[in-house]
Amino acid sequence: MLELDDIQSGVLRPRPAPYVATYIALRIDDRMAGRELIGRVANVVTSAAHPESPLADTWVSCALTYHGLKALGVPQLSLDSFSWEFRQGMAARWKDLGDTGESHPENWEAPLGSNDIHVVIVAVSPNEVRLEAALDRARKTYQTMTGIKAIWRQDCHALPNEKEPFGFRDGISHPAIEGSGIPGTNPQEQPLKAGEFVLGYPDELGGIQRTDPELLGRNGTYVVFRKLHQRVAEFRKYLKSNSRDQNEEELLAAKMMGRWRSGAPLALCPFHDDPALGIDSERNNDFMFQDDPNGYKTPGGSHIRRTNPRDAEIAGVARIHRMIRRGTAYGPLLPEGVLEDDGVDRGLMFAFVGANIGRQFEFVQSEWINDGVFFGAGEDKDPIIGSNGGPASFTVPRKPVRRRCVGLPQFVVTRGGEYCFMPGLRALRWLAEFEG
Ligand code: N7H
Repeated sequence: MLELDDIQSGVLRPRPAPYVATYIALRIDDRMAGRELIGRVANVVTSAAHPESPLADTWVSCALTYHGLKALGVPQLSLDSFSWEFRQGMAARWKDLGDTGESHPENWEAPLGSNDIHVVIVAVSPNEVRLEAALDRARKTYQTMTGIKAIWRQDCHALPNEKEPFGFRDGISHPAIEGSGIPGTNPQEQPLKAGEFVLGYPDELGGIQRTDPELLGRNGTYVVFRKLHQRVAEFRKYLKSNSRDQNEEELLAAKMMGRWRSGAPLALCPFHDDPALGIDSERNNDFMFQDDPNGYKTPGGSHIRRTNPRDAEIAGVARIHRMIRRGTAYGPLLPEGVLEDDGVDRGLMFAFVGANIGRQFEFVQSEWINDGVFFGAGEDKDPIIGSNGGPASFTVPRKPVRRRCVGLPQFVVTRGGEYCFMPGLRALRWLAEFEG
């Protein structure tokens, strides 16, 4: 059984709708102050079993980086029991993640990518007024504590109709997890072993991830957050200049994503959009790809087929690379119809949740998003989020002749991010109190 009362609610529970969220990164300059901070935060983090928050309608999650655990004085032996990728940190992994050119850590927003990010707190609320009130109270705590400094903040918000800045409905497909009690969204997908998402339980390969001491890792999970800038005007311009009319633009966008902007999957409505299907959570993720081996409906290179090939024929096994995603938009929407960049930063705060950064997040990013070999498309990359590093191409399988789209610019640029560990509630209290 999953110990839901020890797992942070942000790991498993979906967020309220609508909602606003904020990420706050803190640096610990004094070990004892750091422990006190973690103790205070532990008192307001809710568990997956009892999501009612002591802060009424604001929910708080707390994660630490490798340097954060170190700043709290966690012994090296314990630090070494965490995953290798986590210990390296995201910036050091730039080559494998395809963070080159503008996305290179040298160009990241400070202090992202530095060793100063120690604790990341995420607060979620139904609206800005309530979030600000909760943050005001939190500020009163950490601003009076010497030895703790808030060094970065990112505000995010759910966009109308759960859309993201390119205009697609997001947050549709989630895996089911054994023992969580939270149903998956694809009735055709068997629930995944809990160890794929939470440390201390068997995973799909029969292994159990443990840390030293075991209590520190148990019921915790890795969280990867990435601030991804979206070039919305560039995306719109590409669609327009490669289509004869509005219908063709929408079809091209859908072929790149694997879903119409409404969320309706090409697998179920390949020729025209079906907005009612897009919002129907009973049906909008109820499909596989086996009936479409050539990608005539959903191209093998589309974003959703790359990031979750389901039962399609690929090199490897899709189930061991699944992830929980928590994406939230930041920045204002580019007004409808505008094709010129207004210089405003907008995009997605992408968050991955899973027990295995290497096998899940990094694998998907490097092998499926930034390469095409796994399904026979050579060096092609994800047409929407691939780190193209130069004009790229994308194939739309079609009869009698496939359509080859060339000259795709890079639509998404990495602004920074970090690898974190989100401990269980007992582990948070242990971090606040351990001797050493
Ligand atoms: Fe993606 N988008 O809004 O355009 N993504 N994603 N993603 N993504 C998905 O199915 C998007 C990113 C996955 O099970 C949808 O919920 C954008 C990264 C996975 O069918 C949309 C960015 C990674 C899925 C987007 C971005 C992934 C998925 C369809 C960056 C992994 C589920 C809605 C700016 C490393 C696939 C849905 C499945 C779906 C968008 C990033 C992974 C609309 C804009 C970095 C696993």
